[in-house]
Amino acid sequence: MLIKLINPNTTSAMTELMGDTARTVAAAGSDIVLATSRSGAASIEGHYDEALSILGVIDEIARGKPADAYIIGCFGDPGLLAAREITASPVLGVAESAMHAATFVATSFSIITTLERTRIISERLVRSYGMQNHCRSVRATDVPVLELERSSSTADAAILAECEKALIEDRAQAIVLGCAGMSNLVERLQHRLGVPVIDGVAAAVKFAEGIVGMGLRTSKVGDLAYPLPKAYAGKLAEYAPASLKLRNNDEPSALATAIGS
Ligand code: 2AL
Repeated sequence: MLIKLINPNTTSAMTELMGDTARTVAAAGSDIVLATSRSGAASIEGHYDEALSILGVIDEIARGKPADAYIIGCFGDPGLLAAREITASPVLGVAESAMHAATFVATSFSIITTLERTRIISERLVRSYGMQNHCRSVRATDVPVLELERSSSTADAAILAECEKALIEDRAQAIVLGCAGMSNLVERLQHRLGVPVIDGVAAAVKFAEGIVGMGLRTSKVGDLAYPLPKAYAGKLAEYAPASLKLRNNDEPSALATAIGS
């Protein structure tokens, strides 16, 4: 099974970090292919960064060898529903995957994320995924995304401190890591905290394997149907659905077909 893990930001070191996590948890028959967005911001920390990252995600789904499943490796899940429109292969976001995984191992969780502005965006995601009954709090660490790359002890200490506050002050029973660049911290934090610590990259890989293994594909009835054919103007002319279709034959691989039948 081919799983394409797309980093919507343009920092390839972060893609490699996510890739290490994905390959560690992947089943023997899963092939993880990594892609770093070729357009957009070096890190995604706000609505503007996020909006402009979506075309890079679309490019990675529409071009190249079709995958059995795609993972959007950024905690904002940028372009998740748009991505689901342009392919029938399952597309998973790391934030939605992490939150769903948390509900299987605890009745409440807290999200520990990067900047205050990102915290507010994550709160909106909690509401949009209907996770208000499970999410006790979303806490910011004030650690910028690219600072995680440097793996400084101050960043690690700030993350640990917010996790502890979430468990003690907010009575969370599990921690969801609110940035794909934190995926290498799971083991250390879990050891220190003694509660489940969930990274969305790992969760998305395991859910992707399960969903493909069940033979499920994205519903093309309703709002996730392929985009309606129409002209797109200006800089976005090449993203007109008809042009995208030419670049994306969207055929499931032989393996996916075999599993699904
Ligand atoms: C992220 C993430 O996962 N990647 C990125 O560039 N920004 N999310 C975040 N909450 O800071």
